[in-house]
Amino acid sequence: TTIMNKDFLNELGLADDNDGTSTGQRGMHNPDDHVKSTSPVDGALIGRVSSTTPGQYEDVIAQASDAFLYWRTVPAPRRGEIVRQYGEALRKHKDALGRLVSYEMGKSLQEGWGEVQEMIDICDFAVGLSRQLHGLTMHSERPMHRMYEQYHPLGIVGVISAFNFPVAVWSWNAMIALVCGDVVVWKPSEKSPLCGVACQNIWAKVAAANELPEGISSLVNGDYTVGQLLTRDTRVPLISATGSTRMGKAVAQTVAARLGKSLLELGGNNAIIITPSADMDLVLTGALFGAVGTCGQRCTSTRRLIVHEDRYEEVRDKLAAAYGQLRIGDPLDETNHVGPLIDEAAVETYLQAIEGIKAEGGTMVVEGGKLDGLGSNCYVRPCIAEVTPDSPMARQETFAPILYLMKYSYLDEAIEIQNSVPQGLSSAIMTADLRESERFLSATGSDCGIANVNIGTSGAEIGGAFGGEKETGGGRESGSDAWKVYMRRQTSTINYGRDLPLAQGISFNL
Ligand code: UN1
Repeated sequence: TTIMNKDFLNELGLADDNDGTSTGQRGMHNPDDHVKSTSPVDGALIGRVSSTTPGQYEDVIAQASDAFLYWRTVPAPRRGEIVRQYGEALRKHKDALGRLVSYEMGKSLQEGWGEVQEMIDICDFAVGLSRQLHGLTMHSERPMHRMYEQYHPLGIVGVISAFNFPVAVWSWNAMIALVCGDVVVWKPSEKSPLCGVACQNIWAKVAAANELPEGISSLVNGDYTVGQLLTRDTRVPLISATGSTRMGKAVAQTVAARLGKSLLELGGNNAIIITPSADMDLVLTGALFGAVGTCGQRCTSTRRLIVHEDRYEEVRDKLAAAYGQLRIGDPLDETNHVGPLIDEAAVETYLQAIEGIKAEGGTMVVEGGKLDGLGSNCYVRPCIAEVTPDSPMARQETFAPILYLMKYSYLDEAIEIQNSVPQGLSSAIMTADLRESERFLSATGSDCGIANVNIGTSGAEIGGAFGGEKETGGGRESGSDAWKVYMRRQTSTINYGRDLPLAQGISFNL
């Protein structure tokens, strides 16, 4: 094994022991309780991040509340200017932050850099948005009245994010929330806490350079109990949570019980329908990257291929041959395509799923298994299984590189199979037939939040609203008009006449 140059840790201000609770808490380590960051790349302990105590949490919320009172008075385009500077700082640290993402969570370096690029792109989007937080004007039914709506900042936005996109998902939420005039409290995944500290360190510099309170965006760390402090807190009007459906159901119930708002990005079970007219080059690239990218740990990962019977053998054999070419290993080595899973528990889940496939009568087209001698116990072989459309295993989201192949005869049947799972995030059709693609995109087509034509299921651009239906949770974040969730809408009617006519034609005279 090569000795990796770890200068990127210094560049991002990461030490062996890190503050896990930002803003005014700097230098206040919690000596009793730490989140350890262990790299799945080489099994090394990268560093420790102190857990946030309930007392420290109170301080963070107090500072966030104070910061909000100021931040909401800063004009939105000025807030955009601060986000622009954050984007500039990200450009400067793109290489280092991409390496940290790759080293701490195990995705390929290309994808680590790509993730930072998504952050830079959402900053640019948010800067433009900061001058476009428009409401509508309506015609009043009463004479000499004007009616319009405006959007005001909401308050503290709690962001709970997952390990698989340890920096980008926070930025989609935070950069939009910041231009909207909100303040942010972020709890990153316990599996990638250093990514959170690195982003906070970059923010702290931008805030200091502009003489702004760091508490406009802050960090808390720890396990789900720290997340619960946020979800139960009536001072946090919006919780944006990304992770498993199980986690999302718990968050949704807790937030709903206090009538807070939640934005949920949960599991996916994404399929590509491959029709008779599909272009095989597009199929191979789209399916391969979708299934093995991030080692199958994207919520948008391609998990099912629903293939027309006339193309089935061809797709299966070409894909199997392509899997044979995959290079699996250290993700920081740019010649590798696939890195490790996040931890040994994920490997166990992956192995159990393969057992489950065999037990239900599925056959392996490309065998899976654990790979030894690659730096840690987290490397596995991406695999392909042939199953029937009613396979129980293929209805579950296993966060690992397992691709299910199934056959169809008619498009209606393919759409029905695609929609038959509990999740509803991303979907795609490969076709040159206009009738097929329009049918797939129609009200009777895909039931997912994302429906693509001649593109795979993963790698959505930041400009669109990102999210899905059913067990995916219904939230939309990132581009389009997703910003509206981060603000409170106010409808105002103004009477500039000398009479007070009542609406609905009611007369009320003494
Ligand atoms: C996720 O896996 O939680 O569409 C987000 C994609 C990425 C984002 C995935 N832009 O694959």
